[in-house]
Amino acid sequence: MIPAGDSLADLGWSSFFADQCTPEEQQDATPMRVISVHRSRVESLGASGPQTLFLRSIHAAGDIAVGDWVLAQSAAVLRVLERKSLVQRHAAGKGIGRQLIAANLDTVFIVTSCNADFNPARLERYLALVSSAGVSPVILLTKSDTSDDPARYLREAETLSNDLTVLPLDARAEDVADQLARWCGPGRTVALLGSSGVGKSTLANALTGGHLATQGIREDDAKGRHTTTARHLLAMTGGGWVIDTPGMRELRLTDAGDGIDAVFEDLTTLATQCKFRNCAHDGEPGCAIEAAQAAGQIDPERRRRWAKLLAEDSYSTETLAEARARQRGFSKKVRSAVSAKPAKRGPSGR
Ligand SMILES: Nc1nc2c(ncn2[C@@H]2O[C@H](COP(=O)(O)OP(=O)(O)OP(=O)(O)O)[C@@H](O)[C@H]2O)c(=O)[nH]1
Ligand SMILES: [Mg+2]
Repeated sequence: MIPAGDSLADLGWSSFFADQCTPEEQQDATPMRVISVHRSRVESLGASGPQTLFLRSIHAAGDIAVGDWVLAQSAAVLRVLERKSLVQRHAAGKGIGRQLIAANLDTVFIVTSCNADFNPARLERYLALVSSAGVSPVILLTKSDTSDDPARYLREAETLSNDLTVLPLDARAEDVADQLARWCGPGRTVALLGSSGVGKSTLANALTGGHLATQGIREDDAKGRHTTTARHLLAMTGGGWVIDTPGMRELRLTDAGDGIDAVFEDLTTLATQCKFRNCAHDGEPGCAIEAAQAAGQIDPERRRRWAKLLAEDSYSTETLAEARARQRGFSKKVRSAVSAKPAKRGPSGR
Protein backbone atom coordinates (compact mmCIF):
# COMPACT_ATOMS: atom_id res chain seq x y z
CA MET A 1 0.00 0.00 0.00
CA ILE A 2 1.41 3.42 -0.89
CA PRO A 3 1.15 5.62 2.20
CA ALA A 4 0.25 9.27 1.74
CA GLY A 5 2.24 11.24 4.26
CA ASP A 6 4.69 14.02 4.80
CA SER A 7 7.67 11.74 5.05
CA LEU A 8 7.41 10.54 1.45
CA ALA A 9 7.06 14.15 0.27
CA ASP A 10 10.06 15.05 2.40
CA LEU A 11 11.95 12.33 0.58
CA GLY A 12 11.08 13.99 -2.75
CA TRP A 13 7.99 11.92 -3.65
CA SER A 14 5.46 13.82 -5.78
CA SER A 15 2.53 13.27 -8.13
CA PHE A 16 5.11 12.83 -10.92
CA PHE A 17 6.00 9.46 -9.35
CA ALA A 18 2.59 8.60 -7.84
CA ASP A 19 0.92 8.95 -11.26
CA GLN A 20 3.17 6.21 -12.64
CA CYS A 21 1.85 3.56 -10.25
CA THR A 22 -0.89 1.18 -11.38
CA PRO A 23 -3.81 0.50 -8.99
CA GLU A 24 -2.26 -2.93 -8.24
CA GLU A 25 1.09 -1.32 -7.44
CA GLN A 26 -0.65 1.24 -5.25
CA GLN A 27 -2.11 -1.67 -3.35
CA ASP A 28 0.81 -4.07 -3.16
CA ALA A 29 4.06 -2.18 -3.69
CA THR A 30 6.03 0.27 -1.55
CA PRO A 31 7.85 3.31 -2.97
CA MET A 32 11.42 3.56 -1.73
CA ARG A 33 14.18 6.09 -2.50
CA VAL A 34 17.59 4.62 -3.32
CA ILE A 35 20.34 5.88 -1.01
CA SER A 36 23.21 3.68 -2.23
CA VAL A 37 23.73 1.07 -4.94
CA HIS A 38 25.72 -2.15 -4.53
CA ARG A 39 26.41 -5.15 -6.77
CA SER A 40 23.27 -7.15 -5.98
CA ARG A 41 21.29 -4.91 -3.62
CA VAL A 42 20.39 -1.29 -2.97
CA GLU A 43 19.95 0.47 0.34
CA SER A 44 16.74 2.49 0.38
CA LEU A 45 14.56 4.70 2.50
CA GLY A 46 10.76 4.89 2.58
CA ALA A 47 7.90 6.09 4.74
CA SER A 48 8.58 3.37 7.30
CA GLY A 49 12.37 3.76 7.38
CA PRO A 50 15.43 2.18 5.76
CA GLN A 51 15.36 -1.13 3.95
CA THR A 52 17.78 -3.31 2.00
CA LEU A 53 16.30 -4.32 -1.36
CA PHE A 54 17.63 -7.14 -3.47
CA LEU A 55 17.91 -6.90 -7.23
CA ARG A 56 16.07 -9.47 -9.29
CA SER A 57 17.79 -10.89 -12.34
CA ILE A 58 16.03 -8.38 -14.65
CA HIS A 59 17.85 -5.50 -12.97
CA ALA A 60 21.54 -4.76 -13.10
CA ALA A 61 23.00 -2.53 -10.39
CA GLY A 62 24.23 -0.30 -13.25
CA ASP A 63 20.62 0.49 -14.24
CA ILE A 64 19.75 1.99 -10.85
CA ALA A 65 21.07 5.34 -9.67
CA VAL A 66 21.34 6.87 -6.23
CA GLY A 67 18.26 9.11 -5.88
CA ASP A 68 16.03 6.78 -7.92
CA TRP A 69 12.51 5.97 -6.80
CA VAL A 70 11.78 2.26 -6.99
CA LEU A 71 8.69 0.19 -6.21
CA ALA A 72 9.52 -2.61 -3.80
CA GLN A 73 7.81 -5.85 -2.91
CA SER A 74 9.05 -8.59 -0.56
CA ALA A 75 12.40 -6.81 -0.05
CA ALA A 76 13.12 -6.79 -3.79
CA VAL A 77 13.06 -4.08 -6.45
CA LEU A 78 9.95 -4.50 -8.59
CA ARG A 79 10.75 -1.66 -10.98
CA VAL A 80 12.45 1.71 -11.26
CA LEU A 81 10.08 4.64 -11.74
CA GLU A 82 10.65 7.09 -14.56
CA ARG A 83 13.09 9.79 -13.47
CA LYS A 84 12.53 13.53 -13.30
CA SER A 85 16.20 13.94 -14.17
CA LEU A 86 19.26 11.73 -14.58
CA VAL A 87 22.91 12.74 -14.58
CA GLN A 88 25.01 10.20 -16.46
CA ARG A 89 28.36 10.11 -18.14
CA HIS A 90 30.17 8.02 -20.67
CA ALA A 91 31.64 5.20 -18.56
CA ALA A 92 35.31 5.71 -17.69
CA GLY A 93 37.83 3.61 -19.62
CA LYS A 94 37.47 2.27 -23.14
CA GLY A 95 33.97 0.77 -22.77
CA ILE A 96 30.91 2.19 -24.50
CA GLY A 97 28.47 2.04 -21.61
CA ARG A 98 27.09 4.85 -19.50
CA GLN A 99 27.50 5.33 -15.83
CA LEU A 100 24.48 6.60 -13.96
CA ILE A 101 25.61 9.22 -11.46
CA ALA A 102 22.45 10.41 -9.72
CA ALA A 103 18.72 10.66 -10.38
CA ASN A 104 15.83 12.98 -9.53
CA LEU A 105 17.96 16.01 -8.72
CA ASP A 106 16.88 19.62 -8.47
CA THR A 107 20.35 21.18 -8.40
CA VAL A 108 23.91 20.05 -9.01
CA PHE A 109 26.68 21.85 -7.18
CA ILE A 110 29.66 21.68 -9.52
CA VAL A 111 32.55 22.01 -7.10
CA THR A 112 35.99 23.32 -8.00
CA SER A 113 38.59 25.23 -6.00
CA CYS A 114 40.41 28.53 -6.26
CA ASN A 115 43.65 26.71 -7.10
CA ALA A 116 45.18 24.46 -9.78
CA ASP A 117 41.94 22.43 -9.99
CA PHE A 118 40.19 25.38 -11.67
CA ASN A 119 39.89 24.54 -15.37
CA PRO A 120 37.39 26.24 -17.73
CA ALA A 121 37.32 23.34 -20.23
CA ARG A 122 36.49 20.84 -17.47
CA LEU A 123 33.85 23.16 -15.99
CA GLU A 124 32.19 23.45 -19.41
CA ARG A 125 32.01 19.65 -19.54
CA TYR A 126 30.31 19.54 -16.15
CA LEU A 127 27.94 22.33 -17.17
CA ALA A 128 26.99 20.50 -20.39
CA LEU A 129 26.52 17.23 -18.49
CA VAL A 130 24.25 18.84 -15.91
CA SER A 131 22.28 20.94 -18.42
CA SER A 132 21.70 17.91 -20.66
CA ALA A 133 20.16 16.18 -17.63
CA GLY A 134 17.68 19.04 -17.26
CA VAL A 135 19.10 20.05 -13.88
CA SER A 136 20.19 23.54 -12.78
CA PRO A 137 23.93 23.87 -12.21
CA VAL A 138 25.56 26.08 -9.57
CA ILE A 139 29.35 26.41 -9.49
CA LEU A 140 30.86 26.40 -6.00
CA LEU A 141 34.41 27.79 -5.85
CA THR A 142 35.82 26.33 -2.63
CA LYS A 143 39.06 27.33 -0.90
CA SER A 144 38.44 31.03 -1.57
CA ASP A 145 40.17 31.49 1.80
CA THR A 146 43.44 30.13 0.36
CA SER A 147 43.59 32.38 -2.71
CA ASP A 148 45.03 35.91 -2.97
CA ASP A 149 42.55 36.73 -5.69
CA PRO A 150 39.30 34.69 -5.47
CA ALA A 151 37.53 37.38 -7.55
CA ARG A 152 39.65 36.36 -10.56
CA TYR A 153 38.25 32.78 -10.40
CA LEU A 154 34.74 34.15 -9.94
CA ARG A 155 35.05 36.42 -12.98
CA GLU A 156 36.42 33.65 -15.15
CA ALA A 157 33.76 31.12 -14.07
CA GLU A 158 30.94 33.59 -14.70
CA THR A 159 31.99 34.01 -18.35
CA LEU A 160 31.57 30.28 -19.07
CA SER A 161 27.85 30.53 -19.77
CA ASN A 162 24.92 32.91 -19.59
CA ASP A 163 22.98 33.30 -16.34
CA LEU A 164 25.38 31.13 -14.38
CA THR A 165 25.39 31.23 -10.58
CA VAL A 166 28.90 31.03 -9.12
CA LEU A 167 29.59 31.16 -5.40
CA PRO A 168 33.08 31.46 -3.90
CA LEU A 169 33.25 30.05 -0.37
CA ASP A 170 35.27 28.43 2.38
CA ALA A 171 33.66 24.98 2.64
CA ARG A 172 34.78 24.75 6.28
CA ALA A 173 33.05 27.99 7.32
CA GLU A 174 30.25 27.81 9.90
CA ASP A 175 27.64 29.47 7.69
CA VAL A 176 28.00 27.18 4.62
CA ALA A 177 24.54 25.65 5.08
CA ASP A 178 23.04 29.18 5.19
CA GLN A 179 24.90 30.17 2.02
CA LEU A 180 23.49 27.15 0.19
CA ALA A 181 20.01 27.25 1.80
CA ARG A 182 18.19 28.60 -1.23
CA TRP A 183 18.87 25.39 -3.19
CA CYS A 184 18.17 23.04 -0.26
CA GLY A 185 15.16 22.33 1.98
CA PRO A 186 12.39 19.72 2.36
CA GLY A 187 11.69 17.63 -0.74
CA ARG A 188 14.74 18.96 -2.63
CA THR A 189 17.71 16.91 -3.79
CA VAL A 190 21.14 18.30 -4.63
CA ALA A 191 24.33 16.51 -5.70
CA LEU A 192 27.99 17.46 -5.35
CA LEU A 193 30.17 16.75 -8.41
CA GLY A 194 33.80 17.60 -9.04
CA SER A 195 37.38 16.35 -8.93
CA SER A 196 38.90 14.67 -5.91
CA GLY A 197 39.99 17.01 -3.13
CA VAL A 198 37.82 20.02 -4.00
CA GLY A 199 35.78 19.75 -0.78
CA LYS A 200 32.62 17.83 -1.74
CA SER A 201 32.53 15.77 1.46
CA THR A 202 33.47 18.84 3.51
CA LEU A 203 30.38 20.55 2.03
CA ALA A 204 28.22 17.44 2.55
CA ASN A 205 29.28 17.41 6.20
CA ALA A 206 28.35 21.09 6.54
CA LEU A 207 24.90 20.39 5.07
CA THR A 208 24.19 17.23 7.06
CA GLY A 209 26.06 17.73 10.31
CA GLY A 210 27.77 14.41 9.45
CA HIS A 211 31.32 13.16 9.63
CA LEU A 212 32.21 11.78 6.21
CA ALA A 213 35.93 11.20 5.81
CA THR A 214 37.88 14.07 4.24
CA GLN A 215 41.60 14.24 3.51
CA GLY A 216 44.22 16.84 2.63
CA ILE A 217 45.28 17.30 -1.01
CA ARG A 218 48.75 17.06 -2.58
CA GLU A 219 50.58 20.35 -2.13
CA ASP A 220 52.28 20.42 -5.54
CA ASP A 221 49.30 20.05 -7.90
CA ALA A 222 46.24 20.41 -5.59
CA LYS A 223 45.05 16.90 -6.56
CA GLY A 224 42.95 14.98 -4.02
CA ARG A 225 43.40 11.43 -2.76
CA HIS A 226 40.05 9.91 -3.81
CA THR A 227 38.85 9.69 -0.26
CA THR A 228 35.16 9.11 -1.07
CA THR A 229 34.66 5.86 -2.98
CA ALA A 230 30.88 5.53 -3.38
CA ARG A 231 27.82 7.71 -3.94
CA HIS A 232 25.43 8.23 -1.02
CA LEU A 233 22.16 10.08 -0.50
CA LEU A 234 22.27 11.87 2.86
CA ALA A 235 19.65 13.81 4.81
CA MET A 236 20.38 17.54 5.16
CA THR A 237 19.94 19.21 8.54
CA GLY A 238 17.57 21.84 7.14
CA GLY A 239 15.53 19.28 5.14
CA GLY A 240 16.14 17.80 1.70
CA TRP A 241 18.83 15.43 0.46
CA VAL A 242 22.41 15.72 -0.70
CA ILE A 243 24.35 13.18 -2.76
CA ASP A 244 28.09 13.09 -2.11
CA THR A 245 30.06 11.49 -4.95
CA PRO A 246 33.64 10.25 -5.46
CA GLY A 247 35.97 12.65 -7.30
CA MET A 248 35.81 12.12 -11.07
CA ARG A 249 39.05 11.38 -12.86
CA GLU A 250 37.57 11.61 -16.31
CA LEU A 251 34.36 13.14 -17.61
CA ARG A 252 33.42 12.11 -21.12
CA LEU A 253 30.09 13.24 -22.50
CA THR A 254 27.53 11.16 -24.30
CA ASP A 255 24.11 12.24 -25.61
CA ALA A 256 24.81 15.69 -24.20
CA GLY A 257 24.14 17.73 -27.37
CA ASP A 258 21.36 19.75 -25.72
CA GLY A 259 23.59 20.54 -22.78
CA ILE A 260 26.46 21.67 -25.03
CA ASP A 261 24.02 23.91 -26.95
CA ALA A 262 22.84 25.42 -23.65
CA VAL A 263 26.33 26.14 -22.32
CA PHE A 264 27.53 27.60 -25.63
CA GLU A 265 24.20 29.29 -26.42
CA ASP A 266 25.94 32.37 -27.91
CA LEU A 267 27.89 30.26 -30.43
CA THR A 268 24.93 27.97 -31.16
CA THR A 269 22.77 31.00 -31.96
CA LEU A 270 25.48 32.58 -34.08
CA ALA A 271 25.85 29.34 -36.06
CA THR A 272 22.21 29.63 -37.19
CA GLN A 273 23.31 32.69 -39.21
CA CYS A 274 25.80 30.69 -41.31
CA LYS A 275 24.95 30.57 -45.00
CA PHE A 276 24.78 26.75 -45.03
CA ARG A 277 22.70 24.87 -42.46
CA ASN A 278 25.30 22.12 -42.15
CA CYS A 279 28.23 24.56 -42.01
CA ALA A 280 31.26 22.95 -40.33
CA HIS A 281 32.74 26.41 -39.57
CA ASP A 282 35.86 25.34 -41.39
CA GLY A 283 36.41 27.69 -44.29
CA GLU A 284 32.90 27.49 -45.81
CA PRO A 285 31.69 30.72 -47.44
CA GLY A 286 29.27 32.79 -45.36
CA CYS A 287 30.32 31.22 -42.04
CA ALA A 288 29.04 33.47 -39.23
CA ILE A 289 31.36 31.86 -36.66
CA GLU A 290 34.50 32.54 -38.67
CA ALA A 291 33.33 36.08 -39.44
CA ALA A 292 32.72 36.76 -35.73
CA GLN A 293 36.14 35.39 -34.83
CA ALA A 294 37.83 37.51 -37.53
CA ALA A 295 36.06 40.54 -36.05
CA GLY A 296 37.41 39.64 -32.58
CA GLN A 297 33.89 39.04 -31.22
CA ILE A 298 34.47 35.52 -29.95
CA ASP A 299 37.23 33.92 -27.95
CA PRO A 300 39.07 31.43 -30.26
CA GLU A 301 39.93 29.19 -27.29
CA ARG A 302 36.29 28.94 -26.27
CA ARG A 303 35.31 28.21 -29.87
CA ARG A 304 37.92 25.42 -30.01
CA ARG A 305 36.59 23.87 -26.80
CA TRP A 306 33.01 24.04 -28.17
CA ALA A 307 34.02 22.22 -31.38
CA LYS A 308 35.92 19.59 -29.40
CA LEU A 309 32.97 18.83 -27.11
CA LEU A 310 30.55 18.60 -30.05
CA ALA A 311 32.88 16.17 -31.88
CA GLU A 312 33.39 14.03 -28.79
CA ASP A 313 29.69 13.93 -27.97
CA SER A 314 28.63 12.95 -31.46
CA TYR A 315 31.30 10.20 -31.59
CA SER A 316 30.31 8.64 -28.26
CA THR A 317 26.57 9.03 -28.94
CA GLU A 318 27.05 7.23 -32.28
CA THR A 319 29.06 4.38 -30.79
CA LEU A 320 26.47 3.99 -28.05
CA ALA A 321 23.66 3.85 -30.63
CA GLU A 322 25.62 1.19 -32.58
CA ALA A 323 26.19 -0.82 -29.42
CA ARG A 324 22.46 -0.67 -28.62
CA ALA A 325 21.53 -1.79 -32.13
CA ARG A 326 23.95 -4.73 -31.77
CA GLN A 327 22.43 -5.57 -28.39
CA ARG A 328 18.90 -5.43 -29.85
CA GLY A 329 19.96 -7.80 -32.65
CA PHE A 330 21.50 -10.17 -30.11
CA SER A 331 18.42 -10.11 -27.84
CA LYS A 332 16.21 -10.87 -30.86
CA LYS A 333 18.37 -13.88 -31.75
CA VAL A 334 18.20 -15.12 -28.15
CA ARG A 335 14.41 -14.68 -28.07
CA SER A 336 13.89 -16.57 -31.30
CA ALA A 337 16.27 -19.34 -30.18
CA VAL A 338 14.37 -19.67 -26.89
CA SER A 339 10.93 -19.69 -28.52
CA ALA A 340 12.01 -22.22 -31.22
CA LYS A 341 10.64 -25.74 -30.61
CA PRO A 342 13.13 -28.00 -28.84
CA ALA A 343 14.54 -30.85 -30.93
CA LYS A 344 12.69 -34.14 -30.47
CA ARG A 345 14.35 -36.34 -27.91
CA GLY A 346 14.53 -40.07 -27.64
CA PRO A 347 12.49 -42.05 -25.05
CA SER A 348 15.28 -41.76 -22.49
CA GLY A 349 15.01 -37.98 -22.63
CA ARG A 350 18.65 -37.67 -23.60
N1 LIG B 1 41.14 25.91 3.28
C1 LIG B 1 40.14 25.18 2.80
N2 LIG B 1 40.24 23.83 2.81
C2 LIG B 1 39.20 23.13 2.31
C3 LIG B 1 38.06 23.74 1.78
N3 LIG B 1 37.23 22.76 1.33
C4 LIG B 1 37.83 21.59 1.58
N4 LIG B 1 39.03 21.81 2.17
C5 LIG B 1 40.02 20.77 2.54
O1 LIG B 1 40.34 20.06 1.34
C6 LIG B 1 40.60 18.70 1.62
C7 LIG B 1 39.77 17.80 0.70
O2 LIG B 1 38.42 17.93 1.05
P1 LIG B 1 37.35 16.76 0.84
O3 LIG B 1 36.06 17.26 1.37
O4 LIG B 1 37.86 15.47 1.36
O5 LIG B 1 37.34 16.69 -0.75
P2 LIG B 1 36.43 15.75 -1.68
O6 LIG B 1 36.01 16.60 -2.82
O7 LIG B 1 35.36 15.10 -0.90
O8 LIG B 1 37.49 14.66 -2.19
P3 LIG B 1 37.24 13.13 -2.70
O9 LIG B 1 36.39 12.43 -1.66
O10 LIG B 1 38.62 12.57 -2.79
O11 LIG B 1 36.56 13.24 -4.02
C8 LIG B 1 40.30 18.51 3.10
O12 LIG B 1 41.53 18.59 3.80
C9 LIG B 1 39.44 19.71 3.46
O13 LIG B 1 39.53 20.12 4.81
C10 LIG B 1 38.00 25.18 1.77
O14 LIG B 1 37.04 25.81 1.28
N5 LIG B 1 39.07 25.84 2.31
MG1 LIG C 1 34.86 13.12 -0.59
